[in-house]
Amino acid sequence: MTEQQASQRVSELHRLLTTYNHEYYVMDQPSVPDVEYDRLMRELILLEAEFPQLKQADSPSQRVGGEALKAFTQVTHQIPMLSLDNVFSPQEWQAFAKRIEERAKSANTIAFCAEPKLDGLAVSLRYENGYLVQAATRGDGAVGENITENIKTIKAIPLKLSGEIYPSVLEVRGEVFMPKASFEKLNEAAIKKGEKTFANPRNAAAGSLRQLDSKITAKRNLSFYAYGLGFVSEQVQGQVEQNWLATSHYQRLQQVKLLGLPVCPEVKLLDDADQVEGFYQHILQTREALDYEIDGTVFKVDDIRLQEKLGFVARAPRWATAYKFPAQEELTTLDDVEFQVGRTGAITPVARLSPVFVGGVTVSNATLHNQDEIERLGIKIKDTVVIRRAGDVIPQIVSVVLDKRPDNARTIEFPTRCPVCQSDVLRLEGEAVLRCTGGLYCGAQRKEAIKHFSSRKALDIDGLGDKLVEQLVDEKLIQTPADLFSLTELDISTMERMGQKSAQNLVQAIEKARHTTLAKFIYALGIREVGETTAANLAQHFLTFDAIKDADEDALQDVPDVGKIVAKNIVQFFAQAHNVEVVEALEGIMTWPDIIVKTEAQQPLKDLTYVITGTLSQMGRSDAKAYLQSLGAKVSGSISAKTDYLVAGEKAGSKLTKAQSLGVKVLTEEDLIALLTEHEVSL
Ligand code: 9MJ
Repeated sequence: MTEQQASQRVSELHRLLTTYNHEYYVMDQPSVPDVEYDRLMRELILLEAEFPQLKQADSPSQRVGGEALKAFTQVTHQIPMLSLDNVFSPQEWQAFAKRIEERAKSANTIAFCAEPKLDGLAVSLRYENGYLVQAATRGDGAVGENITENIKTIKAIPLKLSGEIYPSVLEVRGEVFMPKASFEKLNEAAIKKGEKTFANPRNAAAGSLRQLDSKITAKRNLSFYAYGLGFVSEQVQGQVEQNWLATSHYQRLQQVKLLGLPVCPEVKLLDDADQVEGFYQHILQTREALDYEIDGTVFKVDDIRLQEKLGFVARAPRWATAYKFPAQEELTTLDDVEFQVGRTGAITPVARLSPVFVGGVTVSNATLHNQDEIERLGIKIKDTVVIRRAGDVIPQIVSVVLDKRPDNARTIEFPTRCPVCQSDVLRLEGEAVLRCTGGLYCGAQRKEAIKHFSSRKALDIDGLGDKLVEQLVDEKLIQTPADLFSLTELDISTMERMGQKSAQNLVQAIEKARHTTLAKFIYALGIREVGETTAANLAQHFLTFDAIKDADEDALQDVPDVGKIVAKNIVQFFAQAHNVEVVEALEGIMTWPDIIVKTEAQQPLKDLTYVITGTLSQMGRSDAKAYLQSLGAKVSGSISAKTDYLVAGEKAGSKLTKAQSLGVKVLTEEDLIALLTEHEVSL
């Protein structure tokens, strides 16, 4: 490529990248996907490396960061960067508005520019002759740090102003922030790499801007909204009319937007102070849906001449105030940690906190999730913690204030036995949670265990619904599945909405359930991760219940579909005295026929894979599955090129379409019945 060709292409790439950036960040209307932007950026960087003389002051390639700095230099703000006073209630707002009205000494109503209060970092951007030449933090308001290289990596900030008309020197002020989605991604990545996470998007934005190496900042996906001006020169380039700069704050923000800087789309011009409460409430209600953190609203006198007349006190203007939301983060102490056992046996550490008012409610408990979370936080009992409650989300412990750790702070000890039933607890490989192995026995899991035991795919006890199980357990009529078999009609008829007839029917249904199959019995025990198929495979492989109970992990792993984790679950289950007690009681009550070992000839569908879909009219899908399995077939849940037959009932959907597209043979329900009859399966 000649230099002339390269120069043309560089200009073209500048134009495209700048346009795409503007569409994305200022107009909120991207016209190309991110990959296209990345491709063009790479092309530009390569061209500039080959022809360094073509690198321009406003080249979009600066977005990727440059050489690391040794330290930040200082910048004295030509006009101080003000901060804002706060109000927290309608009364305080009204008092503020009244003071302004009195000072304004005018009968005119006062219009306010209403803005969300972004929770990021205030910066001042200086454009000279349209080019971004300097960017600084607020610092103490008078002197800040020079963060130009970092700011240039923020794609929302133009390196050159758009259009032809702008003051020769223009300082734009606004907030750099990290969108919530980027913050979450950044923290997820940090957790994966075992690195420290940021407590909130504000800290993440601050940490990213404080990097001496702008290449790191470039990877952080920061954004920016402008909300004001600093120094503005009187001289305006390309000026066609006098007084280019508007005298309304709101209009000035529109001018800034036309120059290519993003302005928060929620910004509104309010006619008078009475509309303020409505704006505040509206933003408070919609806050969760915004992709950036805010901690309140800001109201500014719109008329710049009135702003000048009002002036400022100390470091804050008299013409503006923040109207803040109730704090979402507060400090409190962790008084203790207790362990709750959930319905699935998961043991969750729960933080007992000194009550604290945060996010509009008093919080005294918070989940600590699991052991990993406790290690990540590095938290001890008696620590001072930052607690956060955002919207309707459950309160979270965000971080620990290590400076405040007392000498008697205690390490959080995890239980080795279930706090409810004293069974062993187990943390499985690849799982973050501890689980109680009590299963059938554990009080916390009892109701679930009995519901599972009697469910349709297990013992299918008709008339024993979830509500009834709960009542029976609450009334202490049953404690384990074995107790079901000693329930009398009288016991049942004392339950709510249980007539004599339904009690009688239920006793009969329970009696019927005494006779089952080995596979269903194993499934009914509710061993973790032992589903119907695994239960059937275990039965086929071991043939007797005793053999399954006695099998070690290695022997169990010889069974199709049984891996290390499932094998461990099974061994653990039968190692618990409590489970053995219940299982032995059940063995004394229940019966199942011996499994007859099938010869090759009795397994005519061996090596064939079936999938069943849609509604069958003569039998349930799980019956159809069991029939096919009894003939040696494998029944799978999803269609692939390896599927031999799809049995398609009524209203078959995407599986049928997929089977047809893969050329898998399709059977109707009649075909299936014919097949089963041919092989003498009694339906
Ligand atoms: C924030 N943080 O969103 C101001 N701010 O105006 C808005 N901060 C401000 N305005 C003057 N929207 C000083 C600070």
